[in-house]
This record gives sequence, structure tokens and C-alpha cells, in this order.
Amino acid sequence: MQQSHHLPLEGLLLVFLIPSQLCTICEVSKENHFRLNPLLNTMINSKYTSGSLPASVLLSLRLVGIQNQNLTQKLFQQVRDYVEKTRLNLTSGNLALVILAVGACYTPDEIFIYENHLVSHLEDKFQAEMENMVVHDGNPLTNYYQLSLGVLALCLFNGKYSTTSIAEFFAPENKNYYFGGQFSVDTGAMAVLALTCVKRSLTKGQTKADEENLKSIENHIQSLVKKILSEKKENGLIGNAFSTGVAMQALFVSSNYYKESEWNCQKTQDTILKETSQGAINIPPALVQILPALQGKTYLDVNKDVPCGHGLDNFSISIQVPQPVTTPHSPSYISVHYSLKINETYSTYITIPNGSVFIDVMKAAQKKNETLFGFTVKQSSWGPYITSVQGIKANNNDRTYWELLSGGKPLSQGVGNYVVHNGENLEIRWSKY
Ligand code: B12
Repeated sequence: MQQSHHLPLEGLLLVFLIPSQLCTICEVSKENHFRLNPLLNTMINSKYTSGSLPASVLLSLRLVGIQNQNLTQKLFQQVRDYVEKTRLNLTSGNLALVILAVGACYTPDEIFIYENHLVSHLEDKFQAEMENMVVHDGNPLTNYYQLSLGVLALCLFNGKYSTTSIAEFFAPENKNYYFGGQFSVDTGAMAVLALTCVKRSLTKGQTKADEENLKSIENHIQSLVKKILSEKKENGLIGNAFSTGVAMQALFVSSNYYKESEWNCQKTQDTILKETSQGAINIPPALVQILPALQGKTYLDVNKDVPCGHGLDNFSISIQVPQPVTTPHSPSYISVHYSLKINETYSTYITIPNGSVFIDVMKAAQKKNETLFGFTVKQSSWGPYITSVQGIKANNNDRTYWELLSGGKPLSQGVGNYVVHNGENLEIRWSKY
């Protein structure tokens, strides 16, 4: 008799528990860990030349439980050098990444955050972002992806922030989630991670204002998740290959906002593994977000009550010795059409070696005519970013930038990575986002 009373209750419990857990157990199985090898080795062997990339790599490795002392200490040293060299003159998102990486998994390195008062510096930077929005028509100093990283780090490391402002500024209709009218999956996903952290801390709060903020934050998460899911492609990618890692993380932490049938996590995982093993996704800042997602981890696990995982601790890491590049044959050449559009369009034909990237075309055009095609770049974790052409500078306060296009369509790679083809129509256009 007793049993027949228990069974329906257990069944009921399972019905409630399983759907919200299904996605969190979508992780690469132990037998398939070898499939993470290409991804891990590209990440580890990248030169970490720019900005906060060592911090992002360190964060990613710690989240999946890689505790190779040589490697993590080398990365930690690079993070310290970065903080010291820049004298904390970093953007809000870069400082947030440093805090998340150094503070991840309760290692003794954590003391660096407190000795250097990094959390209160981040509070100031976050405040400056908000003030810039008030003065410049709702435009932050950086962007909402970085503001979300900032909220996440403040929330996880007991920084001060106003939940009322967050509930107000992070409404899904805010223009900062969109570039050229297109929803930015990366931005929405990072915001879901940040808002989920704030939501969890508010659930512990009691005041009436907390209750109202909690309600609107939950609504924001719900509509952002809907927008992220609407960017799901036939092959399982969400947005594009470079946004899928952070989108997966966002969907892991928000599984009670969508139905199990709305996302086939396994399909997304399979495509990502296939693309990384074929080298189609080989840019470190994308890989650092993919790796935790493939292990069922998210940036919210940074300071969970339990220490980070040990899952990949015995992973075979091969530090590659760079091979000298030999070019046995003289290269074949291709020709492309390059134009620069401001109000008028300036065009030229460029002949360059086969296999060249967009920036090679720009350099060749600059050599031909410095006044017309002269440009400047800034190094970032994604590679060189075009900051000005003909002396006209991109500016976040008025949402202007130099857009890259091929055949009239925006490119999803930067000038340092996009390999150009014979006969292609390349364009750099003065645009608003
Ligand atoms: C915000 C943003 C923009 C803003 C940047 C200005 C601003 N207000 O901050 C705008 C809308 C102008 C923009 C433009 C472009 N972007 Co963008 N952008 C982002 C986004 C959402 C966040 C960047 C960020 O702050 N990261 C966090 C901080 C801590 O890291 P950071 O390295 O210091 O950030 C700087 C760089 O990322 C740089 N940046 C922004 N976009 C790009 C793109 C490239 C190729 C490079 C080298 C640098 C760069 O701006 C950041 C602030 O200074 C990322 C998504 C992501 N996951 O990062 C996409 C992302 C980096 N962008 C991308 C792309 C493709 C572009 C464009 C090439 C699009 C185009 N067709 O023109 C252009 C860049 C052209 C150029 N001038 O060189 C891709 C890059 C993919 C790749 N394989 O390289 C991403 C990953 C989006 C995606 N999923 O496809 N972007």
C-alpha cells in the first residue's frame, strides 16, 4: 500500500526535475574527451598577445578543472603583467574578465583581487558606463556585452551595484542589444548570465523593491532567452559559430524559461565539435567560451560553493613548438576589387598573393594611395580592429564604426582572419550600428 502512495509522488518529482536538468547534463562524455583535443591545444598554443585574452584562457581552463600548474601560473603572471602595465586603465569588460579569471575556483591567486582593490575599481568603471549613457543618448563607453561582464563580476564578487538600474537598463528592447537592427546573440547571452546571477542573489532578498526588480529581471531573462533561441540555425549553431559558446552557457542557466523541445543541445554540441576539429572555429576568444560549455560549465560556476571541476585534470596537453614556415613555390596571385564607402565611394583593383587576408588588401591599397586608403588598427583579442580610415575615427558615443563587407554582405570575421578570394568585391563602409 505504502509503495503505491510513493510511486506517483516520485513520478511527479521526476517530471519537475528532469526538464530543468536535461540541458545541464549535455556535456561531452569521458570517452569523447579526446574530441576536445584540437580545441584545447589551439587555445593553449595561441600567443595570447592581446589584452585580456590570457585572463579568458585562464578562466576557461579553471572552469573545466585543468590545473596544470605550469600553464595556469604562466597565464596568471600574464594577467598580473597586463594589470600592472595598463595601470588598470582597462575597459570595464576587460577588468571584469581579470576578476573572474583570477577569482575562479578559490585558488590562492584570489588575493590579487583584494590587494589591488579590483572590485571597487570595477564599481567605478561600471558607474562611468552608466554616466556615459545618461550624457550620450543611452550609449555606454563600451557596449552591453562588457556591461554584462561587469555586472556578472560585481555580482559574483560582492561588488556594489543598483538592482533597480540593472532592471531598468537591461530591458530587452534597449537598443544596445542590437547592431544595425540585428539582435546580437553574444550580447544577449552574456546579459542572461549576468541577470541570472543578479536574480539568484535577489531571491535571497526580502524588500518590496527587491520583489519588483526580481519580477522585471525574470521577464528580461525570459524574452532574451526567446530571442537567443530564435537565432538557432538548422545545424544547431546559435547566432554564428563565434556566439554559440556563450549562447550555450546562457541556455544552461535558464533552462526553466524554455521547453526541452525548443533546444536540441546535443545537436549544437555535435556541430561545435565537428567545426572545431576541422579548424573552422580556431579563434581563441571563441574557443574560451566553447570549452566550458562543452563540459556543461558556465561563467556562473566561477565561485560556486563547491570547487571547480576536476573533469579534464589528466588531459594530455601538448605544447607545440612552432615550425619554421617554408614556402617551396612562389605564390600564385589573385585580383580583388576594393572599395571604401563614406558618402562617396573610392575603388581600386588590388593584386595580392593567393591566401591573403582582408588587411593585406587594405595595406596594398594604402601603399597605392595613402591619402585615400590610409587606415589605423587597434589590437584586440579577436585580432586587428579597424579604428579609422582616411583619418575618420569610429566612435562609440555616436555608434559609428568601419563595417566590413563582401559582395554587399557584412562579414562575420575581421580583417586579420578573413581570407579573400579571386574576383571578390570587398568593401569597408562608414556605418552606424
Ligand atoms: C560590441 C561588438 C562590436 C561593436 C564594437 C564597438 C563597441 N561599441 O564596443 C561593433 C558593432 C562596432 C562591432 C563591429 C564589428 N564586429 Co563585433 N562584436 C562586438 C561584441 C558583441 C562585443 C565585443 C566586446 O566588447 N568584447 C569583450 C571585451 C572585453 O573584449 P575586447 O576584445 O577587448 O573587445 C573589443 C574587440 O572585441 C573589438 N571588436 C568588436 N568587434 C570586433 C570584431 C573583430 C573582428 C575584431 C578584431 C575586434 C572587434 O571591440 C571591443 C571593444 O573595443 C563581440 C562579441 C564577443 N564575443 O566579443 C562581437 C564580435 C567580436 N564582432 C564580430 C564582427 C565580425 C565584427 C565586424 C567585423 C562586423 C563587420 N562585418 O564589420 C566589425 C569589426 C570591423 C572592424 N572595424 O574591424 C565577431 C568576430 C568574429 C570573428 N571571427 O572574428 C563577434 C565575435 C560577433 C560574432 N559572434 O560574430 N562589434
